[in-house]
Amino acid sequence: MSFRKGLLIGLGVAAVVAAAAVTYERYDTKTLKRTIRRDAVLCGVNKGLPGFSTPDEKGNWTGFDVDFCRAVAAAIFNDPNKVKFVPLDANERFKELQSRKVDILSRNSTWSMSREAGYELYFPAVAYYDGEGFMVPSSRKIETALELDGSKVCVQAGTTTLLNLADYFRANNMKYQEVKFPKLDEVVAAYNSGQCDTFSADASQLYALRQTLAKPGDHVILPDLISKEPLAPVVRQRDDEWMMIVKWSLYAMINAEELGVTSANIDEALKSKKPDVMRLVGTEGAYGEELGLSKDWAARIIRHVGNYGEVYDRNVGKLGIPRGLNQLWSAGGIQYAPPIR
Ligand SMILES: N[C@@H](CCC(=O)N[C@@H](CS)C(=O)NCC(=O)O)C(=O)O
Repeated sequence: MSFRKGLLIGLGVAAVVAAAAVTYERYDTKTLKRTIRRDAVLCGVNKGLPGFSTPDEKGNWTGFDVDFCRAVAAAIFNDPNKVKFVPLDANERFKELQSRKVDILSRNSTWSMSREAGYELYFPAVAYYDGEGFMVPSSRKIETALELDGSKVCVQAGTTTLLNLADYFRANNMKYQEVKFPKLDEVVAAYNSGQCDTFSADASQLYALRQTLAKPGDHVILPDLISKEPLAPVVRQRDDEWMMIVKWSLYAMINAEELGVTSANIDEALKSKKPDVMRLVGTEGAYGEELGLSKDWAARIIRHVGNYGEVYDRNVGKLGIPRGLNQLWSAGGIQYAPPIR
């Protein structure tokens, strides 16, 4: 073999080895293993959104998005406290998930095609069906979004909110001035100081933020929703084991509500002879084991965190937001979990 040919073969082999290493790095398939080793789920959350994720002065986190990570920890460890919460900004959240700073993003994130494709992420299932809305000072005497022509709208950068806003005003042939900031605190401060006369965000966030204003009663949330915001947990692509755990933890909570299994009656449910309850709580079949967990994975979630309705009522219900689309499909909403069987 000539020296030149040998060199080319050598370079070729090196390139294949390097490509394999890159592939290994990019396609992380060991999230469950690492989670078990570190003894905690790494959960990316909003740094402060009442009802969804807020820390108290001792650093204890509560909220709808927080409870979802606690549910995953309960499924894996039988302990909802084995979670490390990492507050993330809107802008960097997807990159931070991609670079493994967290293993689940549970932070009022809208499932969209470009986020899945562009960051190689996966939104396993919708936790909360939301839509973008507007809040205005009541003194403006505005009743619907179509009266917002000429408004100065405060909005956070790095969100779908910003994009939908542009579409909505253009589609309705209305003008607006965008007052945009990268941090939520800056957006709220601008609204409070009158730099803008309208606040746009997901409706759930408007309810949460209104509570934090000096005089909540002086602000109205308009009835119009201008977009679909399916808020969902997010994981990295190509770690199917982890994706399945996250997806089915949420579906277990929704199925539990549908079957009437709650944190209060889980012990009775474990004695139930109803086949679908038995499959849910693990007294029939080995569904949890197929996820790499134990048979009673869902019973652990329900015992420690509760079913979907319990989690909703405890966190979001107290903001005064009606269940609406987030009601179960059997009760007039669209929350629908595939069966465990
Ligand atoms: N669901 C939308 C909006 C999510 C979002 O980040 N909203 C802002 C505006 S309320 C927020 O939660 N900010 C909190 C923060 O960055 O600390 C998205 O995924 O882009």
